[in-house]
Amino acid sequence: MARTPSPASRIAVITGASSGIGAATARQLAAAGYRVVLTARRKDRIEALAEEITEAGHKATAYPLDVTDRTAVDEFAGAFKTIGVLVNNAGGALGADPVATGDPEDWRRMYETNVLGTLNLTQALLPKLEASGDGTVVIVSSTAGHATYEGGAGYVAAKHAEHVLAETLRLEIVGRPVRVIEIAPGMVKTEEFALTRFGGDQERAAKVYDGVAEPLSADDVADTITWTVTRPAHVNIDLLVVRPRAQASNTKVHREA
Ligand code: 8X3
Repeated sequence: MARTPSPASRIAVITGASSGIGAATARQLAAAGYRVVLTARRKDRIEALAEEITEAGHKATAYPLDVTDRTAVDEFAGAFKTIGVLVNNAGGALGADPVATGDPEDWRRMYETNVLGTLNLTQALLPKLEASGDGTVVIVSSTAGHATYEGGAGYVAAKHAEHVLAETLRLEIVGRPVRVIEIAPGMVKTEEFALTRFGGDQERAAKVYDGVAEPLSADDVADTITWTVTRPAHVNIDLLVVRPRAQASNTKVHREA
């Protein structure tokens, strides 16, 4: 049974809301009754999305933010008394090189955006989530947070760290009115994920989804996020792993000729 968010828990902050899973989640949580606060570095994109959501009759505001900038994150947090939901979605992959030749700079940036970005927002907003009396932290990790694959180590390591952050936080705050939910998607076809990973190389990015009949869409993942968030407050979906039917593991994917 879905529930209507209580007045104190109506604000949902979504990071990485400028495209893909973040944008889809913003649309769906807004439609579910939350006042969504869209954050991302790209101001024009989140402003356009906030306008679209508002025109659809829901509530949305845009707040340009770099999740790796702790001073800016603290300033952002200061704008709220209470927050109902934080969706830590910002992040992504850079490169797919073997450990032997991977670029340490890519590894550092992936750790900063995926892990420290999530840490920054979660630390800064935890008191506000608690103050709502019914807060939810969502961490969008990945199936890469649960098993490795060749060429994935930098991203896999960062996603494992996000998984550990979720697990540890849940242990540490038990008894307080905040749920910690991890969503671990497998192959999701979005406009930017693979393109960013391969530095804008369209051909290489397209190969990721080659022959896969139906990779997950950003909406499929947003749907799982919205479902977990709208469960009754005492129901904590610890971990939800979601893959397309054509993907049995990170390395076992059915591709049609
Ligand atoms: C995305 C899944 O397989 O590209 O988080 O690492 S994968």
